[in-house]
Amino acid sequence: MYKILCKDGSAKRGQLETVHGTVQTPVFMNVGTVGAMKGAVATTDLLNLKTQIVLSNTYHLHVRPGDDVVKKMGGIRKFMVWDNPVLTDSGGFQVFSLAGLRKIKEEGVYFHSHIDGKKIFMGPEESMQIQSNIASTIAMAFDECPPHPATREYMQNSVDRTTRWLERCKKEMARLNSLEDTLNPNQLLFGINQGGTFGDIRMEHAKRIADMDLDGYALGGLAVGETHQEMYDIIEKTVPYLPENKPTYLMGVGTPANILEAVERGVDFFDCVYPARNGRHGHAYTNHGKMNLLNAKYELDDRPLDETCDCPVCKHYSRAYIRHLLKAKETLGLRLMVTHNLYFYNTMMEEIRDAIEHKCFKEYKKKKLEQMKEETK
Ligand code: PRF
Ligand code: ZN
Repeated sequence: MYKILCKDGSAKRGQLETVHGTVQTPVFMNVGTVGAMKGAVATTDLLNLKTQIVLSNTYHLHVRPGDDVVKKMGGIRKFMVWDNPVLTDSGGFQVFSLAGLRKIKEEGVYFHSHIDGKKIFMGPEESMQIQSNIASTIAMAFDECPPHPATREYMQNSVDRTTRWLERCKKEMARLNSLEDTLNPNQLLFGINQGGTFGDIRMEHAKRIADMDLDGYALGGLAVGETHQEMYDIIEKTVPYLPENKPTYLMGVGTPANILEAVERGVDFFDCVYPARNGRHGHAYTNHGKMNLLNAKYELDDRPLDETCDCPVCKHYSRAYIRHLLKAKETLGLRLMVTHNLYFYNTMMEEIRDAIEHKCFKEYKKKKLEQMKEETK
């Protein structure tokens, strides 16, 4: 059950109650694609990083270890030791971005596993069955994330098929949730809006799926090569056609600036690999801009990554030491970087929620963006 606690302009401060716990929004979901955070951050560590919800992947867990294994182990939350909500992406996007040769048909997608090349078929029913076995809190509908750019004709056909797939997802989810041996009979279903940068296709699609009474609505097919401004314009045009009393989710986005712009336009949920990926590459997010720890100027710097940060890493470790670990390719270096970056993102979301509550989101956004532009000394 989702409810809006308060609004500041179009920015929403919401709350999603689930059988696995309550999520305060706007929220950043920490990405654990195969049931693990990158950078060797344990699920037990996440509790100290203000993490509310973890995102995992249908496709990855299906090919390894197999969703049957996850089900036998009591579902993904028990398996990976995470007592809070989990959202699973449907596999559609990963099939399109990872798998080699693939064929899209009305019934679903035929492709090859990126692990062993084995032929796999996944359609809406299969995706729902796998997500039901994984027993996530929130399942995503099976969609096509069309390439950018795409022709108008391709886009319209793709979106129409994604709508038909959504109807099948909804029916299959209802069936699965009513089965006796289902691990999470209260699994929620979020639909996904598509349409690329065609504003009218987006709006028409949003109207059609808004009527389907889903538990939440995502904006897919963004951050796939269009400009940031194009993405913001699409969010602004589309969100008003999605039900306001349901959570909205901008998939795979993004930078702190992207998140601030999207929150301002009414988005609740986010996920992105940036904090983990940038951390692994030696980039730390700080309140004074992004810093590259590999830079020689940090060789003898005994300050924490960010002097304003309360994370477990900044409490103890110096820039010089972390730089040394990264240079020596020690796993601990990656872990400390990713830990700090996740804490930075989760703390920003906390500040965002606080700012909306205090009706000063615009001022907060301006200040945060200015801070992040500063060069780190
Ligand atoms: N669809 C799904 N997952 C996604 C996307 C999408 O369009 C994106 C696009 N940025 C990221 N993850 N199912
Ligand atoms: Zn820190």
